[in-house]
Amino acid sequence: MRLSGYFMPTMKETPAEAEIVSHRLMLRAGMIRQASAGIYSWLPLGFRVLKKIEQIVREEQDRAGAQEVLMPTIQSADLWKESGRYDAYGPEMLRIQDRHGRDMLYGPTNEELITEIFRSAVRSYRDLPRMLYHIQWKFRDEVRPRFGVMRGREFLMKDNYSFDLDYAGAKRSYNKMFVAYLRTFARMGLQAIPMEAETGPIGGDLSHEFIILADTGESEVFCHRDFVEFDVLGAGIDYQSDLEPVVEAWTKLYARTDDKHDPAAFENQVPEDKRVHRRGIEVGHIFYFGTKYSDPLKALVATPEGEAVAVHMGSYGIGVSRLVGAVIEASHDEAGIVWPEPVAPFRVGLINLKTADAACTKACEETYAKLRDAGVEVLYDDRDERPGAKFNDMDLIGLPWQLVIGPRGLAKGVVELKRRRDAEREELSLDSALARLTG
Ligand code: 5CA
Repeated sequence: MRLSGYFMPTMKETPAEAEIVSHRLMLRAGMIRQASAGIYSWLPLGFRVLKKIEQIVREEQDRAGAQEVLMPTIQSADLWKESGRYDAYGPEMLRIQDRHGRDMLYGPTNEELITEIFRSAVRSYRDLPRMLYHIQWKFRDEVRPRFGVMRGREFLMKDNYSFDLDYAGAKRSYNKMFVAYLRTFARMGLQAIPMEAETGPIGGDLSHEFIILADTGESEVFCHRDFVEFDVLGAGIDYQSDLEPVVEAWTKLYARTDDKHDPAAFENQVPEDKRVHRRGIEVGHIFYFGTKYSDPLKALVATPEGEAVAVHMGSYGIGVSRLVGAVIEASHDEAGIVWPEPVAPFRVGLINLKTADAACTKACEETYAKLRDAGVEVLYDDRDERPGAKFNDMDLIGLPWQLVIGPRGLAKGVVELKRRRDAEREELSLDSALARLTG
């Protein structure tokens, strides 16, 4: 992509309405624009990151055996009246009427609708287990939308729903999602800690929130320090197994959000130097709620003995749009965003230091073509701007690598390769730089 023709309206000034760093940087980098309170448009740079995050989420759901569907954003109120949540949900639900006066709503979550789909198609234990997910926009009329995409009113969520014959089966599904979540967040460069949490309007009694530690987080959390160094990507995961040992390893130490916190247990179970009391961002939340929806909605299956029983269910959410902000909260510096490679909008920023110089521009154009031919995602700053402005913009948008080409270096046969993460710079030949970025 050529920056000269790219729609990336960056800002020098810090927008006054933004209270936290991720919101400020997303606005300054031209990633999003507010449409109305808690509702955002995604501009090209932000949209690329959103899609990268969505794709990692999708790959890990698929790997764990879930199947992707797509349910609508607008739902009929009838099912919600059947489950009893139409009245229970309160003013967070956006209620609307169609031209015939029928009650509709903009879905804040999809337990009812997926249960309806399931009950209309499945009759027997032979068709279990099943996990169905979608990645779809939700609407919750939050009292206080704030912090940009972190607490929006309209936001993108991955929600998965599991169906099993009994508790034992449901726990296996729960474990699969538990491990899939650890892998998902780790792949984005995030250390997410599963914590015991309240279930709120979704319900049930087994539940974990996945929390990223960050000072700007909305949740107050308490956990054992060892969690900060746990690794999951290195471990071989077998989704055919029951995964109990992995889940046990990640749940045996103390980790709770404030609504489940027990100060006495915390002090008993965690030595003083291992106690972490911080704030955190909830990027995912998983629930087992048994037959809370299948009972009222009569989603029944026949057991091997021929008895009809309500199916056991769980639901598993990830805040896909919230994650864009959460990654920035976890990874930025004074100059701007520092994208972890797997979610970066482009891998390389190519900076032409002097577009008026024919030799420099020729070298840049050739480099741009070679990187693209090699399948490297590259944003080429071909604008007629001062070098200082180019460096600032490149640091602000946080691409992992900056390849800087200027007339003076070229005369000596070198270019500069800068790693955004630690600002480490290296002068090397253009060929070696290309080999490095394409290798
Ligand atoms: N049906 C269940 C699981 S599929 C559910 O809705 N769970 S939830 O309410 O916990 O939401 C799932 C995830 O969506 C949360 O962990 C959070 O990361 C994200 N989320 C929730 N509310 C918002 C919001 N207002 N703005 C941005 N993300 C949100």
